[in-house]
Amino acid sequence: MASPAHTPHDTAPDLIRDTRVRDIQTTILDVPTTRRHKLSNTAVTHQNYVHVRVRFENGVVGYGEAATLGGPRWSEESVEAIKANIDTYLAPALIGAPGCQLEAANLLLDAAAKRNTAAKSALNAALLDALGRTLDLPATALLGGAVRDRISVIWALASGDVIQEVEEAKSKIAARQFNRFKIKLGFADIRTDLRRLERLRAELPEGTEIIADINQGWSEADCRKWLPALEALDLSLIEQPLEAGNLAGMARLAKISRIPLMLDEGVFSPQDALHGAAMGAGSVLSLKLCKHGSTQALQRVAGVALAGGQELYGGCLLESSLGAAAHVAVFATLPSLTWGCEHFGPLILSEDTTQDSLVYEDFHVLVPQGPGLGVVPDADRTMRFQRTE
Ligand code: MUC
Ligand code: MG
Repeated sequence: MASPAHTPHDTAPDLIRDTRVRDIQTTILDVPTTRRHKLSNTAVTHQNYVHVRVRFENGVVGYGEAATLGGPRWSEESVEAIKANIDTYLAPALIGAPGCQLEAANLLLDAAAKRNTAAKSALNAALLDALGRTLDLPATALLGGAVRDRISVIWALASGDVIQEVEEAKSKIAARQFNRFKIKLGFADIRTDLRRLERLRAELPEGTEIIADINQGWSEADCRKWLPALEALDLSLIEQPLEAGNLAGMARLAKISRIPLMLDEGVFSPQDALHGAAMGAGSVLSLKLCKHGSTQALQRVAGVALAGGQELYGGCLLESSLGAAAHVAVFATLPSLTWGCEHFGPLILSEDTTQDSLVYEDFHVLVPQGPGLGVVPDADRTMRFQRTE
């Protein structure tokens, strides 16, 4: 842990001078997962990350992570593109800028590149980490302050092998780590998906919460036909069944579904959130730094959704403890987080990328309390997992 670089009589101009960005480094990491993780349009056995290291003029360093899922499949950003766009466009825009001015840094990044939200969010997290370490404050304190110190957490079952999934779920419940489950659907035909869900419902303890994430894999007609079957299985939430751009279709389904619908890939920007809420295209919104571009933008998107009457869900992209810590910090500051979060990523990796992993206790993930993001990349694992060609 870096010692605080400031004494109480320090002035803002000192902070501006000390936190100017001196250099930025990016590294691609490929980390094996403990099992194959399947989604409607891809399957991964490795998680690919870009780790960003920002160094301030005061010598303090901070780290951030951008996660992807199956290359440019979940969204348009791949680790190769993220690294190239940071190295070529985004990092040069930040060199010399005061890291203590997070929102001004976001404006510089937006002027340097359109969208590229995962890349920008990794830089924003690294600045936040370095600023927290400079001031000896946790990231939550720089984001308005925490209103919770732990968050109810969800595990995703996604091998597609129902016997393995039942065992996996039971072991998570027995370890008192997870008792709420998200099931990835859409990679098999619908009848097979439903048989898998029926088996899970039958084998898991009565009342176990089951959420289905279809990752844009069904059509509106599919949903109309099969919604009654999902209702009979007592699912608590259906996530992004339709193509991301089809807010109108989501709104039509939301009118007839007794299960709440959640928007994920359909909402990146505050404007998307406004349209989604105004159209009634789902009563729940999944929040992710890779979609919104910064911790500040995530808070803005959350504000729009809450104003539109939606409930909030803390989403993930299978981040390691580094990326998960940034999410957990900003989630801890939201006035309400009805659905908790799904930051199980650190536990699906064969090894985490950080020295100390996030802590899971009594079906909650604890919000790190240390300075900055409260976790630090592990040098040996970074070396082993870093892509060299
Ligand atoms: C997604 O679409 O929500 C999060 C958990 C998981 O299994 O996949 C990701 C992405
Ligand atoms: Mg999703």
